[in-house]
Amino acid sequence: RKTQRLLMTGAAGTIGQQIREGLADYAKTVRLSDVADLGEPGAHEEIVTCDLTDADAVRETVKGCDAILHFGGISTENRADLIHPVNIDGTYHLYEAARKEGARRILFASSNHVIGFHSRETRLTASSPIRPDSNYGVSKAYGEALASMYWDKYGIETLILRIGSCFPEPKDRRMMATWMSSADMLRLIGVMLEVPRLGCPIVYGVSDNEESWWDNSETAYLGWKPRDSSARFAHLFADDPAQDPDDPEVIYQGGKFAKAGHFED
Ligand code: NAI
Ligand code: 15L
Repeated sequence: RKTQRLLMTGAAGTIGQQIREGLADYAKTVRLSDVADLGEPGAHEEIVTCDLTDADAVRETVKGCDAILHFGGISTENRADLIHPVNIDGTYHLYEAARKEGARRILFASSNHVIGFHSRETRLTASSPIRPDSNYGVSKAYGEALASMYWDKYGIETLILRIGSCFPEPKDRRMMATWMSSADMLRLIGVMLEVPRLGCPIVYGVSDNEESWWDNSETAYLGWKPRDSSARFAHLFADDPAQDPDDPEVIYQGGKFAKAGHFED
């Protein structure tokens, strides 16, 4: 059965801008929410301004939605007191609203920074221990734990998506390994909405790149296979200087997020 009303939080962001149009294929109505401007709604769209730190507003936004793509939040490293109200409290508001309003399926936009302090020689699966590389990564680990609890306790299904780097093009050499195309993201959203039983799997959100640190074989039951590859962007970095093998940015999967306190003086 086609999703009747699909909510996307954080819809004004980098990923929202890339996938907004494609969401029309998956639901009768797409409700887009953010604190930032979302422009005019398309024929199948509804636009709701909603601050995730406001529990009542979040509940109102979730009302009437059968599935949610939770992308809203602080998306880079910062002071903990700036991240927590949105990524921790806001995500809690979202799950509570889903429970109370009857939304049964969620995609949680987690991040590779939940595991960012693993070295690049380590191949990770869904069962690998977390190793957050930043305040940001820790806040996403909270969201993953919350999703797991809402599945076990309330039967709300979540696809926990540890996104690598979802941008139109990789921005540096590291992203040749972590890049995820928006088309692969959209196909995964289709799977997440349509698979008969989702459960609460952890999936690494990455395209079929030549360099790869992540193994999604434990969640092969979903039947999602990325089709794109960063290989076509290799020329962008061909003339970059050699990398220092002792630089934390090169050692760790999280790249610059794994540099201690890089966000403050
Ligand atoms: P972004 O920063 O461009 O978009 C996030 C959106 O959340 C923004 O439009 C912002 O206005 C909104 N937001 C921030 N605070 C809010 C609040 N208090 N209430 C309501 N909305 C608020 O991030 P991007 O790149 O689009 O990422 C989307 C999600 O995916 C984020 O949760 C991010 O952590 C996660 N992610 C993204 C990756 C990427 O490669 N783009 C990689 C890993 C995770
Ligand atoms: C993330 O989690 C960030 O939201 C995004 O801005 C990128 O930096 C990405 O990870 C990455 O690791 O490249």
